[in-house]
Amino acid sequence: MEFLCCYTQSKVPLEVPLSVVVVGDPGCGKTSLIYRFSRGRLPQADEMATAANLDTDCLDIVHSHRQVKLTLFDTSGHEDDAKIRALAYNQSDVIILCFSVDSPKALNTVSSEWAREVTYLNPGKPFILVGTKNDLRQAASTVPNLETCYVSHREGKKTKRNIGASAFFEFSATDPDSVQMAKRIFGRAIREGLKSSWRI
Ligand SMILES: Nc1nc2c(ncn2[C@@H]2O[C@H](COP(=O)(O)OP(=O)(O)O)[C@@H](O)[C@H]2O)c(=O)[nH]1
Ligand SMILES: [Mg+2]
Repeated sequence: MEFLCCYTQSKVPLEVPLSVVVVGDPGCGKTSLIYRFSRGRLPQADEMATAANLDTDCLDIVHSHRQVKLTLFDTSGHEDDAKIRALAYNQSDVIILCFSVDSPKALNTVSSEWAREVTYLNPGKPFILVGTKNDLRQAASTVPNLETCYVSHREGKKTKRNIGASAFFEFSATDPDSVQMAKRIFGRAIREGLKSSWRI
């Protein structure tokens, strides 16, 4: 009796799970960035108000011909929620660290607090720095002493290098091309997450 073994290649594409956690000071624009990417619009007032300590969203996307099951963790940024953030970090592959460019103090906090937390709790994991509310700096471009009130692109890039982030982007949730920009930011985060040795 003859046994015939037949191996056929599966036509079902493999779906890669990938989780992104977004952190940064409360009110810096994390939820707005996520909504622009995931829903193409800004969150409404009640959606921002009801935001919990940790909101989760799941999306099926295609990235570089790969099916990705993307989980987005939106955090509050409150100090009291450090334990909840730790849980999100634990499940994440890549982190987006946000600060608002209308606050040089916020950039200091990125270096002194956020980057420390991210690198301490996620050794070797890639993270991306995003300066949000870029429209506010653009609107104030004629103001004297602009550099003392707003974070410049150059300072953002310098901080990116100092803290060891993989990339630096500026973002405005109110710009007409904000959806495209949000896609670029998350696209880069997904790329970093997929290629990370963290996943191997
Ligand atoms: N001008 C401006 N305001 C923004 C931008 N992104 C968010 N905001 C406003 O900043 C506030 C906080 O935004 P939110 O996304 O809830 O911040 P989160 O607490 O970090 O999630 C809200 O009033 C938003 O409308 C932006 O790009 N430009
Ligand atoms: Mg929020």
